[in-house]
Amino acid sequence: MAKALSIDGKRLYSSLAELGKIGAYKDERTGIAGVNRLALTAADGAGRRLVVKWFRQAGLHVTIDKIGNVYGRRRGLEDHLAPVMMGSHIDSVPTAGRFDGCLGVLGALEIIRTLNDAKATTRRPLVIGFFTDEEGCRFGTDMLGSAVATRRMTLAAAYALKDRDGLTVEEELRKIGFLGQEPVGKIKPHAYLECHIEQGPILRHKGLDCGVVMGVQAISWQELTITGKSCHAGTTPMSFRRDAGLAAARLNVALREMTASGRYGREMRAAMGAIRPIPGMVNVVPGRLICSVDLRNPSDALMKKAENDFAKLCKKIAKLDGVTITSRRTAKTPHVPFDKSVQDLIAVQADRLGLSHEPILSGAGHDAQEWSRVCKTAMVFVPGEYDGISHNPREFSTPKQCADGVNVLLGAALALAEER
Ligand code: HGY
Ligand code: MN
Ligand code: MN
Repeated sequence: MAKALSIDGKRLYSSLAELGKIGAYKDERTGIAGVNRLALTAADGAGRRLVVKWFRQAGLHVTIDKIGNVYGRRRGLEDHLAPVMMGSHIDSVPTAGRFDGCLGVLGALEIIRTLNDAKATTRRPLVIGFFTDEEGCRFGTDMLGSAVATRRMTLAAAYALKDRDGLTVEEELRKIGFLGQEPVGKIKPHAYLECHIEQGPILRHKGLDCGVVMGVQAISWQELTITGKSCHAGTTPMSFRRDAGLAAARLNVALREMTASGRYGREMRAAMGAIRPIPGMVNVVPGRLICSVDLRNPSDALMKKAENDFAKLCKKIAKLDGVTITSRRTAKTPHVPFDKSVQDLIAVQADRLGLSHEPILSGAGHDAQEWSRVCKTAMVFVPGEYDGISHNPREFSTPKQCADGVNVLLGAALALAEER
């Protein structure tokens, strides 16, 4: 059946555009329309309601679990069998484009729409879904909904997570009307597939149509609280200062030196994305500063080494600048290898469609890394223009790039759905 079917690329692209209008804003510097649908905000709620409406219009049976994950189920001929699941996320970073996560959710929806148009049936049921707070930038830990659904994190721990204003996940889920009733962890898929933009330059630079994702690199997030002494920026002699901002700056430079050193492998990546001096005023030396540290490494052993060495650096710089530095672990996932048989299936589908492809390791975290603990899982990547820029309003993949990726997903999903 896979041979005959192909998705309606125009319908997919207009759904992406439609969803991209929710939480849209004009980037004041470039004038480009970006998307801000931070997890569990009103915009996220509006985006969720639109996609639930589309799920229902496609005849799916919609359920919402207690962490706000949304599932749409399409019956199979042997409906008792475990479903093939496809999905991703529709929450975004505050300066997003309209493809990150949404391509995986609306691509899965387009597959359902295509099957409906063709009055096609599958042996196994299909489930498509979107998962709560994949980005993690509001409540501090990534892949939240998938991590709870696959039991890496307890519901209680997730509910208690707070944003910068002290609002909890539980309160915010209730506020947007997505504090579901379904117990978490009920769905045990036969397999999980996710289509996602690469969010980097590799596929485009190589002129490839898609990527067969081998897995996801290790991710380590921590939040540092640096405490020095707040004082007047004009009257306080430099030798009297215990400047939290200076310590943060030294740590940021040290991170760059670590990645350049090669001691942690050529692929180690680090970022201090969130830096919040308190009180953050021009004439006050910051006595306190909260900053994030995001480390990535394909090797768990080298990640461990980097974390240990960074902790030693914190001690050294704390002494040098007369500040204290405490660290709070906010996210930590190992390198996750995807299932080889599902990767091979994706490659076969790309070949069938005459699409060029190569294996690729994901630099970004994805919901698939969580589902790979409960069922055989892999992903298909779609190239991005402008060096694959992402987490930025300039994020862009062409209609053909998106349609090609989702047609590969279609073929792989149908093959898995016919498995006994
Ligand atoms: O941070 C990540 O890797 C993903 O975009 N959430
Ligand atoms: Mn994503
Ligand atoms: Mn993202």
